[in-house]
Amino acid sequence: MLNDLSVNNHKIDNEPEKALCVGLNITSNKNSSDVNIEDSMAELKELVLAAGAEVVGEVIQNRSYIETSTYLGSGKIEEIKIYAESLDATMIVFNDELSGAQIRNIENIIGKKIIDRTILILDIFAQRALSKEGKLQVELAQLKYRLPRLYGMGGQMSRTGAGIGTRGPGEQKLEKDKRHILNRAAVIRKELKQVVKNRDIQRSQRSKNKIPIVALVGYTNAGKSTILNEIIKTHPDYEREKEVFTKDMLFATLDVTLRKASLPNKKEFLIVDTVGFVSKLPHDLIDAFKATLEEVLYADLILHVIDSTNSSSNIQKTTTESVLKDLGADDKKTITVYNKIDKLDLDIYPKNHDDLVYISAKKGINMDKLMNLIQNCLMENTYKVNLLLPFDKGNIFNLIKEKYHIDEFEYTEKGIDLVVSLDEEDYNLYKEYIKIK
Ligand SMILES: Nc1nc2c(ncn2[C@@H]2O[C@H](COP(=O)(O)OP(=O)(O)OP(=O)(O)O)[C@@H](O)[C@H]2O)c(=O)[nH]1
Ligand SMILES: [Mg+2]
Repeated sequence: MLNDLSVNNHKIDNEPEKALCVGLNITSNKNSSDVNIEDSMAELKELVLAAGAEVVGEVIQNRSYIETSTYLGSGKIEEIKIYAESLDATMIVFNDELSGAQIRNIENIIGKKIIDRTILILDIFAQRALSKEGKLQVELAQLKYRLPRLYGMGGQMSRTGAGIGTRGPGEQKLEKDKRHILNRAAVIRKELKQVVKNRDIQRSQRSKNKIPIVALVGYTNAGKSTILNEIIKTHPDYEREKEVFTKDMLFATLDVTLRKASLPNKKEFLIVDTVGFVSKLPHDLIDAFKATLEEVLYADLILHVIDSTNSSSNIQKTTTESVLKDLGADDKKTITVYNKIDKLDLDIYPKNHDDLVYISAKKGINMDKLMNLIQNCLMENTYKVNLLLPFDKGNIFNLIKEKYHIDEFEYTEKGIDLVVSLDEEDYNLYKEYIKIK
């Protein structure tokens, strides 16, 4: 817990670490899209809790610029030292990513463990990752974070179990550490490549079967997994064991999960749950998780889930959109799903649109509307036809039956009479059999 990358480890077992959260409110060049400091600090505290530590206090400094050497002004750092002592804090958590030199300088003044937002997020991911792929991806991100800080921190990053004030290892040890990190990163990259290859095989199998894919994306805790658990109930093979883990905490889901579901017209599709986003999500982490998040790129439709009760839902929406853009998935067909409307206490729910719906996954409000929207989007490029297949074309009937849900069919004197919605390719292939009335 929070010690994987930490400088000193004063933690007494079983007792949660006590965090003093520190934020910088940059007062110059404010952008309307900037997250306001209160919301950002509230999120930082949630992250601390998610990492398994306790929050004992908060300090915000308003300042027009970042101090290169100590991030905050040195006077403020001195104040924080005294405050941290009085609170008996075991670590100071900064709301931004710090450089190695900044961490070292601040630690030298305060004499306590310094954690930045990136280490914190990486630590949560490290604790939560279950799959081999997830674990490798987090480790790669951790190594990438650590490498440029090895020298900047005077070796403290590579020190194991050393106390405050102990000098770091010599250059030779650092060189060894650096080589070790680079070697390990190379091994992980190779292993991840293999995982990606396996996934490509599965993916090409799926696209051969033309099962449409719907991906759930959005800010962490928006309710993606809860929606998946509701949607999979539509499938005849649904079992409780197929449900995924949901919890009121940040980053409950780290692994991509694919499950079968059925549209109202009974056609099968796959629904994908993905890792949630958070503002200032470390770039190394996005990079490391790109392979996992690539599932989103192969989706036919994205459900962008937003917690409608969150005071910074707009900022959360923009954050998700910018990560999607980063991934190259910003031009995908998308339905915006405002979730948790049961908590809004409204008499009349806002009007739904073609690409926007207000739901409560937990209370089952408007789930039917969501399913209809998904169906409309997935069936947009399909053609509902009435075919009459001569009896010697039974093989075509079998092909269609395998791939589509057949709305109606009947054996007649002239052949098999059926109604089905075909995609464009099959429509062109079989249009000669369209029944002429
Ligand atoms: N009141 C209310 N709570 C909801 C609703 N949907 C989900 N929740 C709760 O919100 C919390 C987070 O839900 P999850 O489904 O785990 O959220 P997620 O988007 O998968 O989160 P991550 O996996 O962390 O990215 C859980 O405590 C859910 O029970 C809803 O419609 N109404
Ligand atoms: Mg989840």
